[in-house]
Amino acid sequence: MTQTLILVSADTESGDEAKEDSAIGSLKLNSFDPNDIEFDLYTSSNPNIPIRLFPDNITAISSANFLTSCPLKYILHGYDADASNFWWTEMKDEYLKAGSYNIILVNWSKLCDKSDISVIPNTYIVAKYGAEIINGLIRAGVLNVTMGLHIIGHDIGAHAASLTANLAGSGKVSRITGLDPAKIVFGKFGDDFRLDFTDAPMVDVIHTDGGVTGFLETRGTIDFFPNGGKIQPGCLVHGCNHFRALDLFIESISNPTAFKACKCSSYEDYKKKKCRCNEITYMGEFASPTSSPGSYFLQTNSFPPYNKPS
Ligand SMILES: [Ca+2]
Repeated sequence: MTQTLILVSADTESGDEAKEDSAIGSLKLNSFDPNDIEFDLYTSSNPNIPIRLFPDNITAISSANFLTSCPLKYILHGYDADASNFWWTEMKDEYLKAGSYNIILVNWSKLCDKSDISVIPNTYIVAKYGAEIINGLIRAGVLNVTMGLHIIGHDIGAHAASLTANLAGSGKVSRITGLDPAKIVFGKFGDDFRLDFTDAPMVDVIHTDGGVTGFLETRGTIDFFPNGGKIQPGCLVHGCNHFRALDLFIESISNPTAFKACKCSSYEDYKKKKCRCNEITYMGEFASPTSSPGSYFLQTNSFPPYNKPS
């Protein structure tokens, strides 16, 4: 059966009728080979050799060595990236050094090798199969969502994270972390297709190339703007800014207080010390789910370690 996605513009009013009126086009879901998406599970028992998970094979999921009493970190890369990228392995390794986690790395590089409108249906496809994996793990009795189901996505992976959470169903995903969510292509579509604060109880976003590759506008329940969120120290090109969100998040996994951030109305006010900074939280893995919603600012170093004592 052919499926289509109705694309709706970003300034759509709420309500189905309004959405229908403002539909700006539809896209047929692309045909693809399901094996083009790889869902690989790692735990402390198998830190280097993954167990491949298949959406349509519950037996394989049940037999996987899943740590039922531990959280799940479900990680999505972005455009033009895949499992061979250094950050991917580094993030997984940092988690497994820091504690007991289930880590699923989703390699969907074959579906996101184009930075154009065709990536939107592909984002939906990886989310659809990801939601089947999540619900399969729940049905198999191995994933206990009360331990924490956290989806982390970089670039367009942040939007795939939001779709995964919505397709999995409410009450499953407790947190989404968007690492410089892609504005390219996704800037003009409505929040049904992209990350926003309604997609999970906690949506924390790190903006590092805001206004170009990524969003400068707030997207989450708490938004972090290191160095103002647009230009990162030590970076000369946008790609460096865009990937800095990953470096900062990875560093935070082993250093919970690395990135103390101050709630403020703007970076200019933050720099002029106009904010009292009586509302703080820590950017990265240890951002508090009870943080006051809003925008948080901090400064970082140009090179690792990036944490800069304030
Ligand atoms: Ca959304």
